[in-house]
Amino acid sequence: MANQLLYPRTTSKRRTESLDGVWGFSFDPKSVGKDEKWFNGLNEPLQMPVPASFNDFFTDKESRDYTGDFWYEKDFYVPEEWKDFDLDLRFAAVTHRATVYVNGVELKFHEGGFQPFNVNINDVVKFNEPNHVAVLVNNELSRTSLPAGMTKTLASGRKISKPYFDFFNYAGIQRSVVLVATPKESIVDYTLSYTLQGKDALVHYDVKTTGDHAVKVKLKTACGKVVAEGTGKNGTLTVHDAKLWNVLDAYLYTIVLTIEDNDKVIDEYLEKVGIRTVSVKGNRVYINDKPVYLKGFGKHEDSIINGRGFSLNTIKRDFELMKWVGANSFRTSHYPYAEEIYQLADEYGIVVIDEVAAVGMMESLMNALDAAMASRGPQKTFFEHPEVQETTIKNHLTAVEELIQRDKNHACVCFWSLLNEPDTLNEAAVDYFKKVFDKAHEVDVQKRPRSFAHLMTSTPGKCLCTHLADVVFLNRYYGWYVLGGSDISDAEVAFRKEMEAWEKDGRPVIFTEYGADTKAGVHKLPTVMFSEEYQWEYLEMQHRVFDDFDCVCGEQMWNFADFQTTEGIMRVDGNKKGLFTRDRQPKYAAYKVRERWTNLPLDYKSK
Ligand code: BDP
Repeated sequence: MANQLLYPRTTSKRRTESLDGVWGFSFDPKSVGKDEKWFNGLNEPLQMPVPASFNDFFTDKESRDYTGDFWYEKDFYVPEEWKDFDLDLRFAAVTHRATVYVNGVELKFHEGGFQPFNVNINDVVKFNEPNHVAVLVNNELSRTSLPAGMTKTLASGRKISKPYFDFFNYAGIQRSVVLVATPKESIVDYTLSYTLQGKDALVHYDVKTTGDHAVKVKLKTACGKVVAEGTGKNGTLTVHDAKLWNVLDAYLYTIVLTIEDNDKVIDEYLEKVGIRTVSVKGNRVYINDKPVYLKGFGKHEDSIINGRGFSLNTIKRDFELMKWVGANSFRTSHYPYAEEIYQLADEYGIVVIDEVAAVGMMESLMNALDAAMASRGPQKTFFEHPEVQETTIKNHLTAVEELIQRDKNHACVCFWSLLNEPDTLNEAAVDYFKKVFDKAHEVDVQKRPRSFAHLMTSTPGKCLCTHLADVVFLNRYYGWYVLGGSDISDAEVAFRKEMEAWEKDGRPVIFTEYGADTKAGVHKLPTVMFSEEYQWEYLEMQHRVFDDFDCVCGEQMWNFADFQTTEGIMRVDGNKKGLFTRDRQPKYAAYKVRERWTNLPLDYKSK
């Protein structure tokens, strides 16, 4: 059966059971587990919560920073009543790669730490007695992994991660595990796209099933009233007087998909969906044919103790803070987030720029440093390495496909970000980029705008890949990495000069990063870098420039909250560019940003 990425749901014909909770856990630093058959049972395992990153539970540094192979295990029961179902274990994310064994049999390998995958257990399952699942996980970074980095072996033989990116390499079973029981003939996927016709909307649908029986599709309002229905695996529904999904004014219908044999329902799947279109014309982006201006953040899935592990409580707080500050959008920097985050964004009417985990595609230990040293040019070019052209590209294309398959039906997902700060100054990047951009276009039926977040050195005239982008995403640090502190007035001059070139380019520009490290509690009059006052001085300057250029259609500051990174001389216990602290309290600038954003209309610049 195809990799079933539908979100697991219990319906009249489907069953699910969560396997979250405490799992057995062991490090395997010598990678002997496979030969010694650890998949049959771990020897004196530690107890580890799932979902979570394993790292921040530990009190010793070797365990927290552990890099290499490690194992999880759990026993689970499958009720005999489920024997006529197709049975899968669905892992929402195991970082960065996993091999899954059930009852001692190796069933699946999955590469990529931020995408769901399912493991069919029909052939090995035992009913009404314990089943044993073991997962061999590996969190090593390389030039072929997404995200990219290096794994270094210390003189002691211990391995550590050297990310080419600026966030801690958290790992483990970071999202939920669910036992899913679906009918043998079932719905495996569906795809929606929309056309607006005056007050009506056409909903085009395409449903994939494992059998030949008829498919029925219904669209219901929030109160359960059926507003449109259709028969057949694909077709178009007409919704009269449709209520559209709008930014910060979301309306969601429920789509009900059934497979039926005469009057007998074989499978049923339902989900909330929003009707909206996204387009780009000239230097504007439109949602439902109305120009929009984005305000918001680049975020991270990062919180105290959980690391990158799924934390619904943190997620809820983040949405409430975004609402408070007047944000209407965020980017899933630098990897696909947990599915529940997109479900909430659908409900809150928040626009999502959905990013592939293609970060670190630049030979350096920290991208930002390279930006600051732009004048010396890149030391080596990432895309020239043969393994990048052979293997990274394959992983990247799979990641694009999996991302779009997973997220395509979310109303909130309005843009694809296909890479973050890649090295675009060498010819070797061009062909690689073309494949990635073509893949997104081919897979996405809605043909949403695609882009990549441009590094400081990727400027008009120099960047060899920018022509592929439908919208320009810019990460800019004038006044921080470039000409910071007392030089900020020169930073503004340099910034304006670059913006004049983008204005001529004619495409819409969305700032996907701009920010200044700010240690909460450091106050300084007059300002100095790292003080709360400097953060606002810096942001005010950026906003002044954004306001003066017509092509600017969005501002997503870096970052929503402070977050953990690898330790090093550039970071004081993590990256401090958050508008909120890591425990989600406002810094001084948050009140000022709130004043600005709550006053900027959605159609800002287009009146
Ligand atoms: C950019 C990266 C982001 C970093 C940020 C920074 O895209 O991941 O955290 O700069 O330096 O280079 O704060």
